[in-house]
Amino acid sequence: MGKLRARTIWLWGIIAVAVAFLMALSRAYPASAAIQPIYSLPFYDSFSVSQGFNPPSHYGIDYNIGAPLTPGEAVAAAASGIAKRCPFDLYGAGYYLVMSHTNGTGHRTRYLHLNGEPIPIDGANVVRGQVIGNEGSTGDASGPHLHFETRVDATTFTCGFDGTAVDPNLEYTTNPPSYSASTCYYPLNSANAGNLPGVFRPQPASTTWYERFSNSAGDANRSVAFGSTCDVPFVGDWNHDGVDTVGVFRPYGATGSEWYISNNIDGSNSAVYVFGLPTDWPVIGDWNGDGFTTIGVWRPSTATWYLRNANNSDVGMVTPFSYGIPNTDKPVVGDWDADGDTNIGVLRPSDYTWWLNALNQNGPPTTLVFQYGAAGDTPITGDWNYDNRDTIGVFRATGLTADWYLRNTNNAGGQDIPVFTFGVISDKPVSGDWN
Ligand SMILES: [Ca+2]
Ligand SMILES: [Ca+2]
Ligand SMILES: [Ca+2]
Ligand SMILES: [Ca+2]
Ligand SMILES: [Zn+2]
Repeated sequence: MGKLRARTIWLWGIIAVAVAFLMALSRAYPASAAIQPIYSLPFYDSFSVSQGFNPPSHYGIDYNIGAPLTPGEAVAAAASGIAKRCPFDLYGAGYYLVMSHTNGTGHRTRYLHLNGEPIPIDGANVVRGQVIGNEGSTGDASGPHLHFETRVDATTFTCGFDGTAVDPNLEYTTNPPSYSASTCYYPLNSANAGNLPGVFRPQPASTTWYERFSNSAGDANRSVAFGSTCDVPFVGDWNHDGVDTVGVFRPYGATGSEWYISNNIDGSNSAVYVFGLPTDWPVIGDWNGDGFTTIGVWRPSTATWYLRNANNSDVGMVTPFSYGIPNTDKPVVGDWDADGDTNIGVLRPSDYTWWLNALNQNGPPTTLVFQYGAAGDTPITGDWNYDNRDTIGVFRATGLTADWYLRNTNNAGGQDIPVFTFGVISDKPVSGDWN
């Protein structure tokens, strides 16, 4: 009896010491700090803050992303984790996503007022920097912005206010997120025909175009800040003054699939139009030969061409037609017959054959079927030798350098212009009459 009692006291003593030790440990190393996720800003572009962290009136930070091209810019996961896609909340969060980070440690991030359904499916594993949606103003929002919250010590993972909100500025450990081409979930290019090389470089907070005034290696002759990280670049002469200027297609813009077009060489005063679907490929040309370049799309699911003759409406639109293999070919454009209007074509990636069609309608090409380029090349077209005929080329970024292979006739053969390097391999190539 006495022996048992002594052993019980001894056991209780051990437990008391252990509890005290664990309590001290939990004070010194609370769960939320033990494994801190690596948080970056939840977007790529420049920003301003319209409302700061100020509980209990405001449990997050309101960011206005990007300038001057707002709204609708990409929102990215602040850290790797699991996505919870939440039901639309008309009077509060609007379209929103919640994420759980560093499994089991109670870290959460919340992304509110997205312009549409979040991109990750419920339960998806999302990596830091991956685009999860676009800035919007859904729910209780007075204008387009991202309301972003970081939370700790959450014991549940729901669409509600799990855990304690902490100031996101105290949680960021890297800034901004690292960008890679795979960050954007719509790795589209565009098709337009110019005559000089240019590249669109999607850099966080400073997406920039670099334009070169000759088809040769060298520094850019002009740089233009225009567009946001996940935009698709294109160029055209929108006002028929003989100079091509920049534009971008934003597949998931705040108001739909948006086209931003500037008539100025510095990219200022852009107009915005809504046209097409997020999965469409932008195709740009002067379809009616009146000197004004206009927008269009090639729809991969049906290989249908929807070509506008005015940027702001469907009036006078080319009757839609199909050309190419759905979900396989890539659209290309150019004035193949040198008669002043832009024609269509496709590049078939399986064997790098070009199928050019000067009729802008459904039907087989006559003679313009040939092979040029290699797997991984990006097609690029233009009038490289100023004879009014657009011809083929490829931007090859499969090695260490970004090289241009340009040909002056539309048939098989080698490049006519000495191969030159311009841009870097992560750039998106365009061609334009810059000057
Ligand atoms: Ca112009
Ligand atoms: Ca036109
Ligand atoms: Ca033509
Ligand atoms: Ca030419
Ligand atoms: Zn807010």
